[in-house]
Amino acid sequence: MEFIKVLALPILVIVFLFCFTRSQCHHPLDPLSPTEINKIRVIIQKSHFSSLSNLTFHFVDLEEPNKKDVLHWMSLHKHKRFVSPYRRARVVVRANSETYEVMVGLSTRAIISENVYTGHGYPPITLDDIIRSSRLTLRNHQLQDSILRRGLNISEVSCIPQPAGWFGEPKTRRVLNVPCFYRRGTTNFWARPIEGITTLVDVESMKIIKYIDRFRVPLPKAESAIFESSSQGSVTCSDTDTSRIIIKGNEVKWANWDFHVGFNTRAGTIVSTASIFDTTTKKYRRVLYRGHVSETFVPYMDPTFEWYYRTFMDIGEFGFGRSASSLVPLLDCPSNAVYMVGYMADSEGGVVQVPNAICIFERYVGDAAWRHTENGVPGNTYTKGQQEVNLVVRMIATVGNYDYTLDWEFKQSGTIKVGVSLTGVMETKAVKYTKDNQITEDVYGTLVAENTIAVNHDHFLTYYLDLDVDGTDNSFVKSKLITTTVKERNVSPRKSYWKVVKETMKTESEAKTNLGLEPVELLIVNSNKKTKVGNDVSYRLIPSRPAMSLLSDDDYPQRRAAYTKYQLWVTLYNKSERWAGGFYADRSHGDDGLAIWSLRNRTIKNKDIVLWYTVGLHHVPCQEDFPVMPSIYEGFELRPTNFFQRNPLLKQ
Ligand SMILES: *[C@@H]1O[C@H](CO)[C@@H](O)[C@H](O)[C@H]1NC(C)=O
Ligand SMILES: *[C@@H]1O[C@H](CO)[C@@H](O)[C@H](O)[C@H]1NC(C)=O
Ligand SMILES: *[C@@H]1O[C@H](CO)[C@@H](O)[C@H](O)[C@H]1NC(C)=O
Ligand SMILES: *[C@@H]1O[C@H](CO)[C@@H](O)[C@H](O)[C@H]1NC(C)=O
Ligand SMILES: [Cu+2]
Repeated sequence: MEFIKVLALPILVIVFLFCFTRSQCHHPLDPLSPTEINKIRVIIQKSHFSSLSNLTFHFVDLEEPNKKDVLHWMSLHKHKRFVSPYRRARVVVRANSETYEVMVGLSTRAIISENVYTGHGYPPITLDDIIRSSRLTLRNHQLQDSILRRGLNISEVSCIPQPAGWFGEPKTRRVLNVPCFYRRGTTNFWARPIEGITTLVDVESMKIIKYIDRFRVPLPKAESAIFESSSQGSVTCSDTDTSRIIIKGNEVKWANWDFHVGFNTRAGTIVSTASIFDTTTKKYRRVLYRGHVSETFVPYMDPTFEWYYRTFMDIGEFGFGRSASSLVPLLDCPSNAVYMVGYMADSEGGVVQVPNAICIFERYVGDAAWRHTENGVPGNTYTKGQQEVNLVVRMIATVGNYDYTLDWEFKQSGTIKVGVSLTGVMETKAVKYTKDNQITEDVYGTLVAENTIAVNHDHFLTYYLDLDVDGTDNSFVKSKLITTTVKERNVSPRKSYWKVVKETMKTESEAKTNLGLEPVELLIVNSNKKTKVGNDVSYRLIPSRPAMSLLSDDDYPQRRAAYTKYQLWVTLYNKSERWAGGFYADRSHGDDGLAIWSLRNRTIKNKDIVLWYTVGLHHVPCQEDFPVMPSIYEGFELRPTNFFQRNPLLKQ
C-alpha cells in the first residue's frame, strides 16, 4: 500500500509573528484589544454620561467597518501595502433608566454619535445584574422563611437569575426571575431545585417586585445528582505535535485555508474573511465573509406558573462570548492545540480576560479523506488515498447549566463543517413522584431520578453565514431532484429516472425553506464565475437533521423567535442585520429580527446575500442524560460544489 504522505510530515511550525507597529497587523475585523476597551471606558466616563445615574456597560464591541472597506484592505494586504480602515466601537450603556447607543471613535478618542433606544427589549443582561439579583433574593426574609419552613439551610441555597421572556405585557421592565436550588451534598445544584417559589427582581431598582411561595414538594436526593467525583482527573495520552498552523494576530493560515478568528461577548467565536487557495489559479478564493452563531432559542415545554417563562434566547439575553469557558487542555482540546485569549468589557467598562477562550488544533480524524483500491488493472492492484486532517477552531459557552462546544472545522477539501456539541446538566423540576407509574397528570418531561423531572425543551442555534462564494454577488439556488418518466420506451426498458431542476430564488420570501423529505441541493451560487467546463461556481449547504419549533405561531416566545419556523432563510446583506432575534432580545416583543427583515421581501438574485441556518434539537430527556448528559452533536457542512476544477486534495 502506498499512501500519499503529504500530511504526515512532522514539520513543527507554530509561528506567532508579533506585530511591531499597529498598522502592520491590524486586520479591520480584529476584536477590541484590552487597551481599546480601556480607552472606550475612559472616553465614556469623561463624557456627559458621568453625570447620569447608574451608568452600566451592556455591550462593547467593534463597530464593524463597511464590507467594501474590509475587502479593499484585504486586496492591498495581500500585496503588503496597508491602509487601515477606521476603528470604531459600538457601545450600549444604560444610564438614568434609559438605553443609549453610542459610537466611539478609537483614533479620534471621541464620541461620534449617540442616541436613546426607545424600542422594545433590553440590551444583554450583565454579570453584575445576575450577581446582585442573586444576592438580593437570598437576603429576602420571605425567602429565608420559606427555606426554613422546608427544613433547609439558607447558607446552602444558590439562586440563579434567569431572563423573564415576554408574555404580552404592553410595557416591560428589566426584570429577572430567580429560582433557587439546594447545594447540600452536591455541587450539582441544578438537580435539586427548590420548587414552588417565585421571585421576580426589578433589575433597575434592585428590588423584589414579586414573591410567591405556592407549594412544597420533596427535594430530589443529593446522591443521584452527583457526578463530580467520577470526572477524569488527568489524561495521559499524548497526541503527535505536528502542527502547521500559522497564527498572526487573529489571522490563521493552515494548509489551503486563510481566515480570521474574532471573539465578542455576544457571538463568541466569529470566523471572517475565509478564503481557500486554489492550486489551479494559484490564488486565494473567497468563501465566507463572516460566520457566527446569531441567536439561540431554548424554550422549555412546561407551561406552569413557575416554569412558563423559561424560553431563553441566550445570545441576545446574555451572550455566548460572555459565557465562554476557559478551555482545559486535554479535556476540551488535544495536546497539539494553540489557544487564543478573549477580551471583553464588564458592566463598569473594565477589561475581562478569558484565558484559553478559543483553541485551534489539527484533528487527525482517523478516516480517509479519499481512497480507492484498483483491482481492474491486471498485475497492478493498488490502493491510494490520503488521511483526513482538519483544522478545528473551538470555544465552549457554558450558559448556566448547559455547555455548548462550538466548532468550526476546516477541511482541505474545501468543506467547512460547523457544529455544536451539547453537554452539561439539564434543568430539572422537583416533584412528589418516585416512580413513573404514580404519575397521572402531565409532568412535561421525564422522571430521570426519584422526585426529579427533566423538563422537555428544544435547542435552536441559528447561524449567520455571509457566504461570498468567489465574490460578493451570489444567488440562492435549489437543485431539485425530480422523478421523470421515460417516454422513449422503444430505446429503454427503464420507466423512470431523476433529473436535476434548478430554481434560483428571486426574493427573500421565496427563499425561506423548511427541509423535509424533498430531495434538494441547497446552493449558494456565483453565476458570474464558471469552471473551465462551464459549471456555475458554488458552495452547498449540507444540513443537519431538520428541526423546527413546534410552538404555535401566536405563542409569545414563538413571536420573539419567529425565525425558528424555517430552518433556512436568505436575506440581502445589511451590516445592521446580524442578530436573528433582534439586538434587544431580552424581553423583546418580536418586532425586530430575521422574520421581520424578510418581510421587506428584497430581491436576492445575484446580490450580496446572507444565509441563516438553524441547527435544532428537540430534547426529550432520558435517564442517561442525568445527572450530567453525554455530549450530543449536531452540525452542518458548507461544501464546495463545482468550485474547484477537480478534487482539490489531489496534487497538481
Ligand atoms: C448551615 O450551613 C452552614 C454552612 O454549611 C453551616 O455552617 C451551619 O452550621 C448550618 N446551619 C445549620 C442550622 O445547620
Ligand atoms: C440607580 O440604582 C439604584 C440601586 O440599584 C436604584 O435604587 C435607583 O433607582 C437607580 N436610579 C435610576 C435613575 O435608575
Ligand atoms: C439595514 O437594516 C436596518 C435594520 O433592519 C434598516 O433599518 C435599514 O433600513 C437597512 N438598510 C437598507 C439599506 O436596507
Ligand atoms: C415577494 O415578492 C415576489 C416577487 O415580487 C412576489 O411574487 C411574492 O408574492 C412576494 N412575497 C411576499 C410574501 O410578499
Ligand atoms: Cu437539552
